[in-house]
Amino acid sequence: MEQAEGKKVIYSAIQPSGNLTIGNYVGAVRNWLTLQREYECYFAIADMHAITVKLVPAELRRHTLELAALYLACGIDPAQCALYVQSHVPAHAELCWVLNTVTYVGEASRMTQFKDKSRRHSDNVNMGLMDYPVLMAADILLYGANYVPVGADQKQHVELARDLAERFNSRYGETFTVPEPLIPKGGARIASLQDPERKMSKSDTNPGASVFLSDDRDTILRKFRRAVTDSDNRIVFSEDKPGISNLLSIYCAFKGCTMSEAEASFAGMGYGEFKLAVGETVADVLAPVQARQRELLAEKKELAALLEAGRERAFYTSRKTLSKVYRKVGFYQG
Ligand code: ATP
Ligand code: LTN
Repeated sequence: MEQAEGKKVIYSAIQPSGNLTIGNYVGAVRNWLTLQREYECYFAIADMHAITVKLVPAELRRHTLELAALYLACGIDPAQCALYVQSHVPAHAELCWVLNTVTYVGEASRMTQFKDKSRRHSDNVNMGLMDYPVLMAADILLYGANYVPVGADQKQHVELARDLAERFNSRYGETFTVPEPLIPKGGARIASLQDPERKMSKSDTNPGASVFLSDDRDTILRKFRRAVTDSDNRIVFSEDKPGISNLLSIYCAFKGCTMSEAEASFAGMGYGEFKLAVGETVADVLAPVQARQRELLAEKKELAALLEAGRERAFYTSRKTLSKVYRKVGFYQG
Protein backbone atom coordinates (compact mmCIF):
# COMPACT_ATOMS: atom_id res chain seq x y z
CA MET A 1 0.00 0.00 0.00
CA GLU A 2 1.26 3.47 -0.87
CA GLN A 3 2.22 5.83 1.91
CA ALA A 4 -0.79 8.02 2.53
CA GLU A 5 0.45 10.98 4.59
CA GLY A 6 -2.22 13.57 5.21
CA LYS A 7 -4.96 11.74 3.30
CA LYS A 8 -8.39 11.40 4.87
CA VAL A 9 -9.38 7.88 5.87
CA ILE A 10 -12.21 5.73 4.52
CA TYR A 11 -13.43 2.53 6.18
CA SER A 12 -16.04 0.06 5.01
CA ALA A 13 -16.81 -3.64 5.18
CA ILE A 14 -19.24 -6.29 4.00
CA GLN A 15 -20.22 -9.49 5.76
CA PRO A 16 -19.36 -12.77 4.00
CA SER A 17 -22.82 -14.02 4.92
CA GLY A 18 -23.77 -15.17 1.42
CA ASN A 19 -23.39 -14.27 -2.21
CA LEU A 20 -23.37 -10.54 -2.83
CA THR A 21 -26.46 -8.99 -4.39
CA ILE A 22 -26.70 -6.18 -6.90
CA GLY A 23 -27.76 -4.09 -3.84
CA ASN A 24 -24.37 -4.64 -2.22
CA TYR A 25 -22.72 -3.86 -5.55
CA VAL A 26 -24.34 -0.51 -6.35
CA GLY A 27 -24.95 0.47 -2.69
CA ALA A 28 -21.43 -0.35 -1.52
CA VAL A 29 -18.50 -1.84 -3.48
CA ARG A 30 -18.90 0.14 -6.68
CA ASN A 31 -18.75 3.45 -4.82
CA TRP A 32 -15.50 2.49 -3.19
CA LEU A 33 -13.66 2.48 -6.52
CA THR A 34 -13.62 6.22 -6.99
CA LEU A 35 -12.64 6.74 -3.34
CA GLN A 36 -9.54 4.57 -3.33
CA ARG A 37 -7.49 7.02 -5.36
CA GLU A 38 -8.14 10.00 -3.12
CA TYR A 39 -8.26 8.51 0.36
CA GLU A 40 -6.41 6.10 2.61
CA CYS A 41 -8.83 3.17 2.41
CA TYR A 42 -9.49 0.13 4.58
CA PHE A 43 -11.93 -2.42 3.15
CA ALA A 44 -12.68 -5.43 5.33
CA ILE A 45 -14.48 -8.73 5.13
CA ALA A 46 -16.61 -8.66 8.29
CA ASP A 47 -16.60 -12.35 9.23
CA MET A 48 -16.99 -11.58 12.95
CA HIS A 49 -20.21 -9.74 12.19
CA ALA A 50 -21.39 -12.58 9.97
CA ILE A 51 -21.47 -15.17 12.79
CA THR A 52 -24.15 -13.19 14.66
CA VAL A 53 -26.57 -15.32 12.66
CA LYS A 54 -26.25 -19.09 12.19
CA LEU A 55 -24.06 -19.98 9.21
CA VAL A 56 -22.48 -23.21 7.99
CA PRO A 57 -18.74 -22.87 8.86
CA ALA A 58 -17.48 -24.26 5.55
CA GLU A 59 -19.71 -21.82 3.69
CA LEU A 60 -18.45 -18.89 5.73
CA ARG A 61 -14.90 -19.84 4.75
CA ARG A 62 -15.85 -20.14 1.08
CA HIS A 63 -17.77 -16.87 1.08
CA THR A 64 -14.82 -15.09 2.69
CA LEU A 65 -12.52 -15.99 -0.20
CA GLU A 66 -15.23 -15.31 -2.77
CA LEU A 67 -15.81 -11.88 -1.30
CA ALA A 68 -12.08 -11.10 -1.41
CA ALA A 69 -12.00 -12.15 -5.08
CA LEU A 70 -15.08 -10.11 -5.79
CA TYR A 71 -13.67 -6.95 -4.22
CA LEU A 72 -10.69 -7.34 -6.53
CA ALA A 73 -12.81 -8.25 -9.57
CA CYS A 74 -14.88 -5.10 -9.05
CA GLY A 75 -11.70 -3.05 -9.19
CA ILE A 76 -10.55 -2.62 -5.59
CA ASP A 77 -6.78 -2.17 -5.91
CA PRO A 78 -4.75 -3.81 -3.13
CA ALA A 79 -1.83 -1.51 -3.95
CA GLN A 80 -3.95 1.45 -2.92
CA CYS A 81 -6.06 0.01 -0.05
CA ALA A 82 -5.76 -2.36 2.86
CA LEU A 83 -8.02 -5.30 1.99
CA TYR A 84 -8.24 -7.76 4.89
CA VAL A 85 -10.32 -10.19 6.93
CA GLN A 86 -11.69 -8.73 10.19
CA SER A 87 -10.98 -11.82 12.37
CA HIS A 88 -7.28 -11.66 11.36
CA VAL A 89 -6.89 -8.42 13.31
CA PRO A 90 -7.55 -8.96 17.05
CA ALA A 91 -7.85 -5.25 17.90
CA HIS A 92 -11.43 -5.24 16.57
CA ALA A 93 -12.70 -7.52 19.34
CA GLU A 94 -10.51 -5.77 21.91
CA LEU A 95 -11.76 -2.27 21.15
CA CYS A 96 -15.31 -3.58 20.96
CA TRP A 97 -15.02 -4.63 24.61
CA VAL A 98 -13.93 -1.16 25.71
CA LEU A 99 -16.67 0.49 23.64
CA ASN A 100 -19.24 -1.82 25.25
CA THR A 101 -18.59 0.03 28.47
CA VAL A 102 -19.67 3.35 26.95
CA THR A 103 -22.71 1.90 25.13
CA TYR A 104 -26.10 1.93 26.81
CA VAL A 105 -28.21 -1.21 26.56
CA GLY A 106 -31.15 1.04 25.66
CA GLU A 107 -29.50 2.56 22.60
CA ALA A 108 -28.21 -0.80 21.33
CA SER A 109 -31.64 -2.40 21.68
CA ARG A 110 -33.27 0.46 19.75
CA MET A 111 -31.27 -0.18 16.55
CA THR A 112 -33.57 -0.99 13.62
CA GLN A 113 -31.38 -3.83 12.35
CA PHE A 114 -31.26 -5.46 15.79
CA LYS A 115 -35.04 -5.36 16.07
CA ASP A 116 -35.43 -6.62 12.52
CA LYS A 117 -32.92 -9.47 12.85
CA SER A 118 -34.30 -10.45 16.28
CA ARG A 119 -37.66 -10.90 14.62
CA ARG A 120 -36.26 -12.84 11.66
CA HIS A 121 -33.97 -15.04 13.79
CA SER A 122 -36.20 -15.36 16.86
CA ASP A 123 -34.60 -18.70 17.83
CA ASN A 124 -31.17 -17.06 18.09
CA VAL A 125 -31.36 -13.57 19.61
CA ASN A 126 -27.77 -13.68 20.88
CA MET A 127 -25.60 -11.01 22.56
CA GLY A 128 -23.54 -10.67 19.37
CA LEU A 129 -26.60 -9.53 17.46
CA MET A 130 -27.11 -6.71 19.92
CA ASP A 131 -23.40 -5.92 20.03
CA TYR A 132 -23.16 -5.85 16.23
CA PRO A 133 -23.13 -2.03 15.89
CA VAL A 134 -20.59 -1.69 18.71
CA LEU A 135 -18.19 -4.02 16.88
CA MET A 136 -18.87 -1.97 13.77
CA ALA A 137 -17.99 1.21 15.70
CA ALA A 138 -14.75 -0.48 16.79
CA ASP A 139 -13.94 -1.27 13.12
CA ILE A 140 -14.43 2.32 12.09
CA LEU A 141 -12.77 4.05 15.07
CA LEU A 142 -9.64 1.87 15.06
CA TYR A 143 -8.52 3.41 11.78
CA GLY A 144 -9.50 7.00 12.50
CA ALA A 145 -11.96 6.88 9.60
CA ASN A 146 -13.35 10.25 8.49
CA TYR A 147 -15.90 8.72 6.12
CA VAL A 148 -17.80 5.44 6.00
CA PRO A 149 -19.36 4.63 2.61
CA VAL A 150 -22.40 2.39 3.17
CA GLY A 151 -25.92 1.85 1.88
CA ALA A 152 -28.77 3.76 3.55
CA ASP A 153 -29.60 0.82 5.86
CA GLN A 154 -26.32 1.26 7.75
CA LYS A 155 -26.64 4.99 8.44
CA GLN A 156 -28.01 4.44 11.94
CA HIS A 157 -25.01 2.29 12.84
CA VAL A 158 -22.56 4.94 11.69
CA GLU A 159 -24.47 7.47 13.78
CA LEU A 160 -24.02 5.21 16.81
CA ALA A 161 -20.29 5.07 16.05
CA ARG A 162 -20.27 8.88 16.09
CA ASP A 163 -22.08 8.98 19.44
CA LEU A 164 -19.68 6.44 20.97
CA ALA A 165 -16.63 8.34 19.68
CA GLU A 166 -17.92 11.60 21.14
CA ARG A 167 -18.89 9.99 24.44
CA PHE A 168 -15.49 8.29 24.81
CA ASN A 169 -13.67 11.52 23.89
CA SER A 170 -15.57 13.55 26.44
CA ARG A 171 -15.07 10.96 29.18
CA TYR A 172 -11.39 10.12 28.56
CA GLY A 173 -10.05 12.99 26.45
CA GLU A 174 -9.63 13.42 22.68
CA THR A 175 -8.96 9.95 21.22
CA PHE A 176 -11.20 9.14 18.26
CA THR A 177 -11.99 10.84 14.98
CA VAL A 178 -15.77 11.28 14.69
CA PRO A 179 -16.79 9.54 11.43
CA GLU A 180 -19.42 10.55 8.88
CA PRO A 181 -21.52 8.22 6.72
CA LEU A 182 -21.23 8.54 2.91
CA ILE A 183 -24.51 7.42 1.36
CA PRO A 184 -24.65 7.16 -2.46
CA LYS A 185 -27.25 9.28 -4.27
CA GLY A 186 -28.44 6.57 -6.64
CA GLY A 187 -28.77 2.91 -5.64
CA ALA A 188 -28.54 3.54 -1.89
CA ARG A 189 -31.44 1.19 -1.37
CA ILE A 190 -32.22 -1.44 -3.99
CA ALA A 191 -35.43 -3.27 -3.06
CA SER A 192 -36.35 -6.95 -3.28
CA LEU A 193 -37.75 -7.98 -6.69
CA GLN A 194 -40.50 -9.92 -4.93
CA ASP A 195 -41.41 -7.42 -2.22
CA PRO A 196 -40.39 -3.90 -3.24
CA GLU A 197 -41.19 -2.57 0.24
CA ARG A 198 -38.18 -4.50 1.62
CA LYS A 199 -34.50 -4.04 0.84
CA MET A 200 -32.81 -6.62 -1.35
CA SER A 201 -30.68 -8.74 0.97
CA LYS A 202 -28.17 -11.53 0.45
CA SER A 203 -29.77 -13.64 3.18
CA ASP A 204 -33.34 -13.41 1.82
CA THR A 205 -34.86 -16.90 1.73
CA ASN A 206 -37.10 -16.17 -1.27
CA PRO A 207 -34.96 -17.27 -4.24
CA GLY A 208 -36.47 -14.77 -6.67
CA ALA A 209 -36.06 -11.75 -4.39
CA SER A 210 -32.36 -11.04 -4.87
CA VAL A 211 -30.16 -10.91 -7.93
CA PHE A 212 -26.72 -12.22 -7.03
CA LEU A 213 -23.47 -11.19 -8.61
CA SER A 214 -22.90 -14.93 -9.11
CA ASP A 215 -26.12 -15.44 -11.12
CA ASP A 216 -25.67 -16.40 -14.77
CA ARG A 217 -27.35 -14.45 -17.55
CA ASP A 218 -30.40 -16.74 -17.83
CA THR A 219 -31.03 -16.62 -14.09
CA ILE A 220 -30.76 -12.83 -14.07
CA LEU A 221 -33.22 -12.49 -16.96
CA ARG A 222 -35.64 -14.95 -15.35
CA LYS A 223 -35.58 -13.10 -12.00
CA PHE A 224 -36.29 -9.78 -13.71
CA ARG A 225 -39.04 -11.34 -15.83
CA ARG A 226 -40.77 -12.49 -12.62
CA ALA A 227 -40.22 -9.23 -10.71
CA VAL A 228 -43.35 -7.89 -9.00
CA THR A 229 -44.85 -4.85 -10.76
CA ASP A 230 -48.43 -3.52 -10.84
CA SER A 231 -51.30 -3.50 -13.28
CA ASP A 232 -51.36 0.00 -14.77
CA ASN A 233 -48.65 -0.39 -17.43
CA ARG A 234 -46.95 3.01 -17.11
CA ILE A 235 -43.19 3.08 -16.69
CA VAL A 236 -42.68 6.06 -14.39
CA PHE A 237 -40.92 6.62 -11.08
CA SER A 238 -43.55 7.19 -8.41
CA GLU A 239 -44.14 6.37 -4.76
CA ASP A 240 -47.31 4.43 -5.49
CA LYS A 241 -45.42 2.22 -7.99
CA PRO A 242 -42.67 0.66 -5.82
CA GLY A 243 -41.95 -2.29 -8.12
CA ILE A 244 -41.56 -0.24 -11.30
CA SER A 245 -39.65 2.49 -9.43
CA ASN A 246 -37.21 -0.09 -8.08
CA LEU A 247 -36.62 -1.53 -11.56
CA LEU A 248 -36.07 1.98 -12.92
CA SER A 249 -33.57 2.73 -10.12
CA ILE A 250 -31.69 -0.49 -10.89
CA TYR A 251 -31.63 0.42 -14.57
CA CYS A 252 -30.24 3.92 -13.85
CA ALA A 253 -27.61 2.54 -11.48
CA PHE A 254 -26.37 0.03 -14.06
CA LYS A 255 -26.78 2.15 -17.17
CA GLY A 256 -25.34 5.28 -15.55
CA CYS A 257 -28.25 7.47 -16.66
CA THR A 258 -30.70 9.80 -14.91
CA MET A 259 -34.25 8.87 -13.96
CA SER A 260 -35.77 11.18 -16.60
CA GLU A 261 -33.54 9.67 -19.31
CA ALA A 262 -34.65 6.19 -18.25
CA GLU A 263 -38.34 7.15 -18.20
CA ALA A 264 -38.00 8.73 -21.64
CA SER A 265 -36.36 5.66 -23.16
CA PHE A 266 -39.13 3.35 -21.87
CA ALA A 267 -42.10 5.60 -22.65
CA GLY A 268 -44.92 3.59 -24.25
CA MET A 269 -43.14 0.24 -23.78
CA GLY A 270 -44.89 -2.78 -22.19
CA TYR A 271 -43.76 -4.19 -18.83
CA GLY A 272 -42.42 -7.42 -20.38
CA GLU A 273 -40.07 -5.64 -22.73
CA PHE A 274 -39.03 -3.19 -20.00
CA LYS A 275 -38.12 -5.97 -17.56
CA LEU A 276 -36.07 -7.71 -20.24
CA ALA A 277 -34.15 -4.49 -20.96
CA VAL A 278 -33.36 -3.99 -17.26
CA GLY A 279 -32.22 -7.63 -16.92
CA GLU A 280 -29.99 -7.40 -19.99
CA THR A 281 -28.38 -4.19 -18.78
CA VAL A 282 -27.56 -5.78 -15.41
CA ALA A 283 -26.27 -9.01 -17.00
CA ASP A 284 -24.01 -7.06 -19.40
CA VAL A 285 -22.39 -5.09 -16.58
CA LEU A 286 -21.87 -8.17 -14.40
CA ALA A 287 -20.40 -10.51 -17.05
CA PRO A 288 -16.80 -9.17 -16.98
CA VAL A 289 -16.81 -8.94 -13.16
CA GLN A 290 -17.89 -12.58 -12.90
CA ALA A 291 -15.22 -13.72 -15.35
CA ARG A 292 -12.49 -11.89 -13.43
CA GLN A 293 -13.70 -13.29 -10.08
CA ARG A 294 -13.44 -16.84 -11.46
CA GLU A 295 -9.85 -16.21 -12.57
CA LEU A 296 -8.89 -14.81 -9.17
CA LEU A 297 -10.46 -17.72 -7.29
CA ALA A 298 -8.34 -20.11 -9.29
CA GLU A 299 -5.21 -18.46 -7.80
CA LYS A 300 -5.83 -19.17 -4.09
CA LYS A 301 -2.17 -18.64 -3.04
CA GLU A 302 -2.06 -15.15 -4.53
CA LEU A 303 -5.36 -14.28 -2.91
CA ALA A 304 -4.05 -15.43 0.49
CA ALA A 305 -0.88 -13.34 0.02
CA LEU A 306 -2.92 -10.23 -0.75
CA LEU A 307 -5.05 -10.74 2.35
CA GLU A 308 -1.90 -11.19 4.43
CA ALA A 309 -0.49 -7.89 3.15
CA GLY A 310 -3.79 -6.19 4.06
CA ARG A 311 -3.76 -7.78 7.50
CA GLU A 312 -0.27 -6.45 8.24
CA ARG A 313 -1.23 -2.94 7.32
CA ALA A 314 -4.46 -3.06 9.35
CA PHE A 315 -2.70 -4.71 12.29
CA TYR A 316 -0.17 -1.90 12.58
CA THR A 317 -2.68 0.99 12.49
CA SER A 318 -5.18 -0.75 14.77
CA ARG A 319 -2.52 -1.55 17.43
CA LYS A 320 -1.53 2.10 17.61
CA THR A 321 -5.12 3.18 18.28
CA LEU A 322 -5.73 0.38 20.76
CA SER A 323 -2.61 1.25 22.81
CA LYS A 324 -3.82 4.83 23.02
CA VAL A 325 -7.27 3.69 24.17
CA TYR A 326 -5.80 1.35 26.79
CA ARG A 327 -3.67 4.20 28.10
CA LYS A 328 -6.64 6.58 28.26
CA VAL A 329 -8.89 4.17 30.17
CA GLY A 330 -6.12 3.51 32.68
CA PHE A 331 -4.99 -0.03 31.84
CA TYR A 332 -1.53 -0.60 33.35
CA GLN A 333 0.88 -1.13 30.48
CA GLY A 334 4.24 -1.43 32.28
P1 ATP B 1 -27.48 -9.67 5.17
O1 ATP B 1 -28.64 -10.10 4.31
O2 ATP B 1 -26.53 -10.81 5.49
O3 ATP B 1 -27.86 -8.86 6.37
P2 ATP B 1 -26.96 -7.53 3.34
O4 ATP B 1 -27.26 -7.98 1.96
O5 ATP B 1 -27.92 -6.65 4.01
O6 ATP B 1 -26.60 -8.75 4.26
P3 ATP B 1 -24.52 -6.31 4.30
O7 ATP B 1 -23.31 -7.16 4.40
O8 ATP B 1 -25.28 -6.07 5.55
O9 ATP B 1 -25.54 -6.85 3.21
O10 ATP B 1 -24.17 -4.91 3.64
C1 ATP B 1 -23.04 -4.63 2.86
C2 ATP B 1 -23.14 -3.27 2.24
O11 ATP B 1 -24.13 -3.29 1.20
C3 ATP B 1 -23.59 -2.15 3.18
O12 ATP B 1 -22.91 -0.96 2.85
C4 ATP B 1 -25.05 -2.01 2.91
O13 ATP B 1 -25.52 -0.73 3.23
C5 ATP B 1 -25.09 -2.26 1.41
N1 ATP B 1 -26.40 -2.80 1.00
C6 ATP B 1 -26.95 -3.95 1.43
N2 ATP B 1 -28.14 -4.16 0.85
C7 ATP B 1 -28.35 -3.10 0.02
C8 ATP B 1 -29.41 -2.72 -0.86
N3 ATP B 1 -30.48 -3.49 -1.01
N4 ATP B 1 -29.31 -1.56 -1.55
C9 ATP B 1 -28.21 -0.79 -1.41
N5 ATP B 1 -27.18 -1.08 -0.59
C10 ATP B 1 -27.23 -2.21 0.12
N1 LTN C 1 -22.62 -3.98 9.11
C1 LTN C 1 -22.09 -3.60 7.85
C2 LTN C 1 -20.81 -4.29 7.52
C3 LTN C 1 -19.77 -3.64 8.32
C4 LTN C 1 -19.32 -2.30 8.17
C5 LTN C 1 -18.33 -2.12 9.17
C6 LTN C 1 -19.65 -1.26 7.30
C7 LTN C 1 -19.07 -4.19 9.35
N2 LTN C 1 -18.23 -3.29 9.85
C8 LTN C 1 -17.69 -0.90 9.32
C9 LTN C 1 -18.98 -0.05 7.46
C10 LTN C 1 -18.04 0.13 8.46
C11 LTN C 1 -23.08 -3.82 6.80
O1 LTN C 1 -22.92 -3.22 5.82
N3 LTN C 1 -24.06 -4.60 7.01
